[in-house]
Amino acid sequence: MPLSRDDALVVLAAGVLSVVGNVAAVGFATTRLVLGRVDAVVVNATPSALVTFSIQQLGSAGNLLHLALSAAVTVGAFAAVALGGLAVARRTETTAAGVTATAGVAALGAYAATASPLAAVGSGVGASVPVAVAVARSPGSTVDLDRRRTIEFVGSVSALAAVGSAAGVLRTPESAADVGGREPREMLDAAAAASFDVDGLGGLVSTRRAHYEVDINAIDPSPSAGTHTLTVTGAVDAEREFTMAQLRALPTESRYNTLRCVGDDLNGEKIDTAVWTGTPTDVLLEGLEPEGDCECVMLRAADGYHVQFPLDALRGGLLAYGMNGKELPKGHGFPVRALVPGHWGETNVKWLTEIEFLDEAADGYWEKRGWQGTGPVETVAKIHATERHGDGRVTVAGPAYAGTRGVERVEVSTDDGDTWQDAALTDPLPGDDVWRQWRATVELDEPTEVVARATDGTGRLQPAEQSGSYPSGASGWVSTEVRP
Ligand SMILES: Nc1nc2c(c(=O)[nH]1)N[C@H]1C(S)=C(S)[C@@H](COP(=O)(O)O)O[C@H]1N2
Ligand SMILES: [Mo]
Repeated sequence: MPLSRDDALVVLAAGVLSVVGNVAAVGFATTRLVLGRVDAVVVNATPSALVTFSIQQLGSAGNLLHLALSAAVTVGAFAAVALGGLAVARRTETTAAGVTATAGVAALGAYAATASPLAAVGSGVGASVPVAVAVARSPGSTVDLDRRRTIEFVGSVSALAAVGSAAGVLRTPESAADVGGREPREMLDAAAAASFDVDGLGGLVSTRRAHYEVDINAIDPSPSAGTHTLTVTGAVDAEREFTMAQLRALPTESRYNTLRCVGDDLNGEKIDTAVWTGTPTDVLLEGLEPEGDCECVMLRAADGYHVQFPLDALRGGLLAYGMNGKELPKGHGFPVRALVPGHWGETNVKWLTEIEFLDEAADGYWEKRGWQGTGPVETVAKIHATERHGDGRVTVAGPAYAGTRGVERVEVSTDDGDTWQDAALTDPLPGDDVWRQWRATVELDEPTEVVARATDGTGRLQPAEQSGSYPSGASGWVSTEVRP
């Protein structure tokens, strides 16, 4: 029997509302969303070449793309359940049987995917409401929507979807609690005071826009701080386990720390700095003897993410639970993330669950997909802001970053590198892994390529040649056309 237009409308509504019902019941908690589970499967099943392409070419649009695919699969699956429910209603000529079948199967499926009773209830109710509404007033359990009823139906389904999504958003509030006391607040003030004031340039602690975010999943996991634990396991003389309360009872530090994604374009904006509060990794690892051959660790997270790198890189790191004086936001890894000084963003594992000492080296999530982003960052001076003074003088400015090597000097050229002018640098903020800002005023009488280059704290001038981010991070001198 071909699917009638009315049936299609009803089962589509059932698919959408089951997803919404799931969200309304549990909030945006990946592990308890059927959509989140499907998305994790989609991400893992996507060929690595495609993942790399989408990160490089599409950035966060890539996340939307796989989220859209996951949504289509999830809505489709629940729609299929509702179609079965309609068939039951017809065969038995009882609305109740059709509605119960829809709700029951949808709930069972949701429970199987998430192991969450709340998710099961939300999905079951969401899927069965349109079926109930559509068949209840139709003789012989056929769906028959005339023009007016179609409009009513679509209208009420849309309203329900809006209310349900809003309920889901309200269920997942960001904690606004202060963390770290006065110190981070004073550090934020100090960073603001030290920042250059150039049109379009944010602060030394990023202020122009939100701190960038890179995630393998479109929906963040949301572990509960009450039950989340961080374990130290593997090839080590003693294993350890910390609740979040135990972690917070250990010595605390607040630090400036810059992060840059290995996928960041040469002059891109996947680079930012924040004040992070947490426990030094050295406190957690103190007295532990590695027993493996590689002296390397695998960090693992609640979203299935994992990354492997030398144990030495972790020393001097921070296990952060505060960001800019507040509770670590969900998107940045609540309740705890790693900060690994001077290494590409991908080593800074969010939603951290486990530090595993390895016997021998193994690939992490991105390395399995061809990236080589577990090492120290490249040196870069970006051109992020230009301020015209109206008389041919233009102030160009941006961040300069070289990880733990620090930035010693930035120069700019307006004649293709024949001559160089020293840029001014902000006073270095305290810390081992913090960017600086540079600014220089140049005189231009026509649109001109401005080139910037940095020298790191070891005295090494960065190489001129430009390379893309894949596989081991963008490098080279940034060059961009500036109009007078
Ligand atoms: N658990 C987990 N940790 C993660 C990621 C992730 O997807 N999952 N992304 C990594 C990448 S590639 C980067 S660049 C940084 C980004 O940190 P941010 O989102 O706080 O800026 O987190 C890293 N840690
Ligand atoms: Mo990254």
